[in-house]
Amino acid sequence: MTDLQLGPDFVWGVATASYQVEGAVTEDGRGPSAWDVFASRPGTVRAGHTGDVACDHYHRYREDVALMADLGVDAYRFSVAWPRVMPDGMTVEPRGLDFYERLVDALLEKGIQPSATLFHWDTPQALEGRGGWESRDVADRFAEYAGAVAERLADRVTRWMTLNEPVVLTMMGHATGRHAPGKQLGLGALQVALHQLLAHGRGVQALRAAGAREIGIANNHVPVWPSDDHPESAEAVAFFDSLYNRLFLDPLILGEWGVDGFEDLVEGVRDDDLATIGQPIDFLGVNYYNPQAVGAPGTGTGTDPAVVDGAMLPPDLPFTFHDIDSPTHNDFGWPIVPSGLTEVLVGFHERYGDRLPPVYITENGGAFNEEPDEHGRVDDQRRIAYTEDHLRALRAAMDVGVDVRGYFHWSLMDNFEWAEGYAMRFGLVHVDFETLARTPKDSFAWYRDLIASQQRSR
Ligand code: IFM
Repeated sequence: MTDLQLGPDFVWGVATASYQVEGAVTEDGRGPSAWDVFASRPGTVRAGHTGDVACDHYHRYREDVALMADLGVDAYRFSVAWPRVMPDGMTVEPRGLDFYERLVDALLEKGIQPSATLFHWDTPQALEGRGGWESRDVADRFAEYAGAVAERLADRVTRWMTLNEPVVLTMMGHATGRHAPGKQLGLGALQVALHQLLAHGRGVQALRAAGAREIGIANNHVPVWPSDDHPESAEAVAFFDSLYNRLFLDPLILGEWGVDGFEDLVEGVRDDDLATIGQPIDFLGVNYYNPQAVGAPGTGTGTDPAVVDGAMLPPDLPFTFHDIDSPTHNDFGWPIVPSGLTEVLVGFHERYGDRLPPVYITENGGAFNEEPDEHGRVDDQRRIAYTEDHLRALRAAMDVGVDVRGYFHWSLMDNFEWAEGYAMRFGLVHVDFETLARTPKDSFAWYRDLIASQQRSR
């Protein structure tokens, strides 16, 4: 890696999310989230796992911050649990804010920049009961929540992200029902997209009003490839690309709806919605895992490729998914295609030009399920190769002019991988989910050495 240089100011980080690591789901007044309720329903999560304990980061955050200090990261991307801060979706629970204040202060003591995501899918169940993301009211509730968190922490949090992967909450949470809250609305899920866009815009306003400095959003992006050269497949690609990549970017960056006919597909769009949504942002967070091949309806699988055991897509969608022919896959079955990261970033650079904000890679990583050997060593060469190859792909995008400011590896540690429970391990640190013992993997040492070598040029 000695030839790879991403620059002296490049920010090196790791990422996690509240429901995936914290546990302590009933402590200090936390209310239930949509994920607590969903995971408690039989058949929703592999092996009946839940986030009740997860990595117990709520209690062990000091140990985890010490691990990050050993790793030498510049920044930690965590998420704030909305139901900890507003258990009923409306009233502030100060003990919830106290936890994030302790975490932020522990990070600052070690010189690590706190990078907070306000919403990583754990909607307060109280709001879910009032229509959740299908109700426009959620945007105002989110703005109040964003303001409450920022009033406490804006002076110490370096960068903020309003939402994590709104496209996944839309598609897996509300179109296919594979994630909480388990709704199967098909294209009706676009209503949820409108309300997340509004929540983002209103959230940015609330953050700024409370003095937050660097503000952005993190979304999941894929290069979309045609399964074959039929014109119908090209149409399917254009539609899926708009749904996956443009739905949450065009309104923010161009001030236009990203999906053709959006105003007819959703209810209640108001004249000033695009202005609310298009608040200036300071950076764009890109989460990249793999490309997606799609074809015309009826040509491929009706299976959602984001899960190994196959949630069915609603039949009304104007595309089907196809497998990518890749020599390597991770243990989730996702194809490993580093050049897809270059393609996504260069594609945005071409589409949005000077209006594209500076980019952070806010997630990138893979499920590689290596376990400790008899000496306790976790030899995860596949994660090292994956990360190195993706960093080279990132460098290639920077070389053609994309302004990328940092990289957050997903994840600091193995954690609750949503519908897959604890079966998929994305961490640089192995977690034994019986004892909660943390064991840095070989990839941890590799990433530490890489970061140190990059920081020497400062
Ligand atoms: O674990 C998730 C994370 O919560 C959101 N982005 C993708 C990761 C891997 O599936």
